Amino acid sequence: MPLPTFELTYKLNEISSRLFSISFNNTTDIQAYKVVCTYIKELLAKKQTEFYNSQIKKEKKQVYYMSMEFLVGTSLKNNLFNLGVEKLFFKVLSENGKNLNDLYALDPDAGLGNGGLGRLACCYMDSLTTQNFVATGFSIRYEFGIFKQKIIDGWQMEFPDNWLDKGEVWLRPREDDAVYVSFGGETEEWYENGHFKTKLKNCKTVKAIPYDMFITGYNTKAVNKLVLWSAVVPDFDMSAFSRGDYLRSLEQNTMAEVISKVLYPADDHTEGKRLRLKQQYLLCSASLQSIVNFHLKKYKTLSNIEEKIAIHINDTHPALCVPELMRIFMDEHDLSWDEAFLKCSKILTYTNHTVMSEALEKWSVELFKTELPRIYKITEEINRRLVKYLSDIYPNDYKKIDYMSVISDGYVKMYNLCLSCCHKINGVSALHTKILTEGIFKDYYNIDNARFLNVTNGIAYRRWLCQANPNLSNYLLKLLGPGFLTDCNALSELKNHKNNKTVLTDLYTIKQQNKAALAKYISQNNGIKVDINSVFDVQIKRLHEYKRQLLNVLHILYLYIRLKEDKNFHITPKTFIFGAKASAGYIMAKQIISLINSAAELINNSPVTKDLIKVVFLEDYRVSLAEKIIPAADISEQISLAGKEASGTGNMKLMINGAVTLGTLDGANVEILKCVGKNNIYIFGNTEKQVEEILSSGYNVFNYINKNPYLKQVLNMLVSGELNKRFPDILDSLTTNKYGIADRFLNLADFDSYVLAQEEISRAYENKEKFGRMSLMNIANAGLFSADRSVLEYAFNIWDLKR
Ligand code: 26Q
Repeated sequence: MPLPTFELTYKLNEISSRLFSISFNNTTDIQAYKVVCTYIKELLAKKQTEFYNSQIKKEKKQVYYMSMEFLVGTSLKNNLFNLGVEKLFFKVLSENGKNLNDLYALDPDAGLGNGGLGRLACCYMDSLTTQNFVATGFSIRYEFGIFKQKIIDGWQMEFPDNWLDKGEVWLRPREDDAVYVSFGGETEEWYENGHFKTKLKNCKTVKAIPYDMFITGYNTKAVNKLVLWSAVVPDFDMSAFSRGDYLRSLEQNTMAEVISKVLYPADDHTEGKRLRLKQQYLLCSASLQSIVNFHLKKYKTLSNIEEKIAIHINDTHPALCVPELMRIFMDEHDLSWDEAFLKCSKILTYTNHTVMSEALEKWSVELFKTELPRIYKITEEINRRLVKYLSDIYPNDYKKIDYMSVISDGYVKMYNLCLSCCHKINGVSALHTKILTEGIFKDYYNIDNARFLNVTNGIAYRRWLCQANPNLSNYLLKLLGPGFLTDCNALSELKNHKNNKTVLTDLYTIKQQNKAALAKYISQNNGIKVDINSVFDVQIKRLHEYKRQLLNVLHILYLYIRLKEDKNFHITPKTFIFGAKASAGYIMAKQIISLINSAAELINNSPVTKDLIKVVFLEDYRVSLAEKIIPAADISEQISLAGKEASGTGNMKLMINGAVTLGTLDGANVEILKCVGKNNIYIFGNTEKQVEEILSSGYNVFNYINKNPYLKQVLNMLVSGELNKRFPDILDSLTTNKYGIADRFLNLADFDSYVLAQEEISRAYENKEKFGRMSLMNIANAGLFSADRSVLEYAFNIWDLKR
């Protein structure tokens, strides 16, 4: 783009007068925000068309990334940064009496996701675009994204997130490209000239309208799209109207629109809700129809479709792509079952993001059949053929066949649907993939191991380092040159400076500046004064028992008890920072949030601890808040029970910003350890193998409690009344079988080793030079965790794209 300032001023004035009939310098901030975003959107629309057409003309293979979630965050800064025009905009805006930072503050988070999986999808779209791949994301235009969290009296409350109010400026509707998606009814089947025919009758049909959000890459001509579907009532039902059936046609209206109303705020556990199934089918059906339509328009034949497109299923949430693509090929384009299935299998690929049994998605046959009768029939046939095939391989092993089948026990198992068809299946970290292939998916792996591979997650580091942490990024730019902006591995040159005292001091100064900025935010939002010379110990992620925020709190209570007992007990001053949303219905998770807030209340105000420990729960954790916290972190808490966190990506974001990991050997932590070496990370706790052993030999929490009198006191504090509330349910979850087996995430088994690791990392922090070097080594070794590397692996090993 480099655009002369006068030309940009001219364009902004033109849009200003089109939208508001005033000149740009007379706009309010919100008007100016809309003008600037509209300008960028229109520019990107043009660039996207140019890029797409040029690539499609060359008949390049393209990838479609299907995901129920894209956790976009804000767009304005990211787009200006990627286009290389941030400075230009600062200048032109200030000439018009505006500050770009004020407009950034207006840009809402598009929270169309819950956590890691949704954010990963966006990081990948960014890297795919940066590396000039033709990639299209497909998802739903939820009117309400992930809820806004407020903490009221220590308790999480959820409020609607009306992001479209301002976020709409980023979307381009394409009414003319609407498609229709049908639910319910019955199938009708007949033969015509010897051909099987089927159609749905008495079904309810909704109209799906696509909205484009443009995706920029860094320093490239490429622009891609995220396509978001919105469900509306098909054109007004005139026949119902003329029959006087106004109310029924109105009712249909609200029924249709409710489908794309709100994002399900659950992660890592599934609830078989009818509306969720409808959302999933809306996504799959609308996207696949438009993909196949486009292919036919361009190539006039389906014979080459598997050479021209790859469709990726992001976790099982869009697994209905399997039967829906079969339906389109067979029912709408007359392919035979075998032709259709072979094509589907060549086109579709699947990533698994969890091994937790409660998170493996399944739907009751009853619900599935009622909402999607034709899709159910196809799924049944997929299952029938699968079972036949498996019976040859594992004769008479009914238990295994049942475990591997798509339909059993009254449920449709979506992971087996993906495994039965997709030609590539991947996990998201080395350990996770090992658990898939040796554990839950081993029976499939043993039949055909070539289908399985690992792609360790990666992050859009230009967002998470360069944009979120300009202090550090600009410093690295001066020290190392611009190589790292396009090649994350170039950060390794920082290692040459690991013994350079000036560099270590500079990095320390930058961290302190970032901590001061966060301290200011904390003071404004929580009214808590934190000391920037204390260690900023950060745990930011969805609240889940397996992630063990509880272990973190138990340790904080332990410090409180030790200090109360002995004023001279040595501790390194620490600020424990939490950010976490709990699923609205996940009561234990909400109680843990409440516990964190009670601990904060007690400890921040107790004369014994208040100058040594602060506990801060930052409400409404989201992408834009993560961007404030991460640059200021000294310690990255990655303390999930080994074997449970598929990968984690926050661990990577914190690492590249110089935080030192305090973690278990779980997910990508294992690979972080490999990259930084054991001297630059603090690992504790039972390994995945040990966890299996402990659990299978009968885990008895009292073996741990009885050995450690402090632990006993900590547990007692949960109910003693010393905190401003009592937490009997949390205590029960740790010590009784009331909520499944006692302490099923082994908080207590890992407690001693966690306390020791905390002591060690604190001691290290007291040696500024030592800790500074560890921090430097974390930045320098983060290259592997760039999404640029991950998407190249997907492109070449999974989707078979060409550069
Ligand atoms: C399923 C059914 C009904 C309603 C909701 C859901 C649902 C929604 C979101 C289930 C799971 C999720 C999200 C899962 C997720 O974010 N997993 C994380 O993915 C990251 C990216 O691979 C990993 O780094 C994390 O380890 C993993 O927990």
